[in-house]
Amino acid sequence: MPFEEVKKIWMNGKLVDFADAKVHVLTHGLHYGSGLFEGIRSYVTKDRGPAIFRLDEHTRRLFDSCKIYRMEIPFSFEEIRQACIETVSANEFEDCYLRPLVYRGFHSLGVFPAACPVDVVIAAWHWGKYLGPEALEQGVDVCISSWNRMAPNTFPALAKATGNYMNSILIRQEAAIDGYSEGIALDVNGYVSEGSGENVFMVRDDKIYTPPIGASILSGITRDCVIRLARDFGYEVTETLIPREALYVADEVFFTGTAAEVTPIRSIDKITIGKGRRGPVTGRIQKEFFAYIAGEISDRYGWLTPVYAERAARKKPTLVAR
Ligand code: PPE
Repeated sequence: MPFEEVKKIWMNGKLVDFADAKVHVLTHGLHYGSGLFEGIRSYVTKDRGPAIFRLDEHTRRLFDSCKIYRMEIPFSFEEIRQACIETVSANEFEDCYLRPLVYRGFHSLGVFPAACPVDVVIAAWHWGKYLGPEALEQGVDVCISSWNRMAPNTFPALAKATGNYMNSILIRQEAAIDGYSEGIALDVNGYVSEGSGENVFMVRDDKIYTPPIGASILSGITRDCVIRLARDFGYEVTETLIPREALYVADEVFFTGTAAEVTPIRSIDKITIGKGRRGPVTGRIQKEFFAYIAGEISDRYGWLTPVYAERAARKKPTLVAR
C-alpha cells in the first residue's frame, strides 16, 4: 500500500506539510544507514481519548540508541515526548503509528559522521495489522531464517538503528519468497533470537520463555509489557537461551512488537505448533494487552499518555530547533 498523505510531519522542531518533508540525496543516513528510530502506537481509549502507548519508554530507547552511536539529539527528552504528542494532534489522529527518526543529515559524505548534523523527524500514519488482519486470531505460518541476527560486538542489537534493518529485510524477504508470513532468526550461536521486526515467546506446560537480551535481540517494549502482564497472571516467565527445536515442540509460540502487537504463530517450518491455532496462554495475554491499550482496564503501570489531556496541561511554547 502506498503512503496515504498525512497533514503534518515534525522536522527539527517544526511541523511541516507532508509534501515539504524532504531530504537531500546526499544525506549521510541514506548512504550509511546512520539513523536511529522508534515505532510507537497511539490507541483510542475508552474514556481518555487517543493515548500514546509507553511513550516514555520509547523515548528513552531512542536516546539510548543514539548514545550507543555517540549521537547527541539536539532536543531534550521532554521536547521529543511533546513533539510526539504534537505530531498526533496536528494530524488529528486517534489510533496511529508514530515514527521518530534521528539521523545524520546533509553536510558531507565519508563514514566519519562528526560534521553531519543530527536531524530529527517524527511522522505518524495509520498502520493496520502488521501481519494481516486474521493473524491475531488465526496465527501466522513462519520459518526459521537461513540468515542469523548480527553477532555481538558487530552491530549493537540494543540500538534500534536503521542499518540493522538490512538484516531484517533479508529475513523478511526470504520468508515471503518461500511463502511464509515472517522469519525467525537465530543468533550466531544457533539460539533463537527474534523475528525481523518482533520478539518471540514460547509456552510449554504453562511456563513462558523468551530469549535474553544477550541473544542479539532488540529489547522490545511490547516484550516488557507481556512479561509483566504474564507475571501478574501468575505465570513464570524466564528469559533464557532457546534452542531452535524447543520452538517446534512448544505448546504455543507468539510474536510481540509495537507493529505486530501480540501475534500467535501456528506453524514453524511447516511443523504445527500445539493445536495449530492461538493457544490459551497467548489468548489470555493478548486479551489483557488489548484491554490495556484500549483503556478498558486500569492503567496500573501508567503506560498510556492521553494526547489531548497532556497537551492541555502543557504550558511551554511551541518547540523550536536549538
Ligand atoms: N525486534 C525487532 C527487530 C523489531 O524491529 C521490533 C519492533 C521488536 C523486536 C519489538 O520491539 P517493540 O516494538 O519495542 O515491542 N519493530 C518495529 C518496526 C517494524 C517495522 O516493520 O518497521 C515496530 O514494531 O514498530
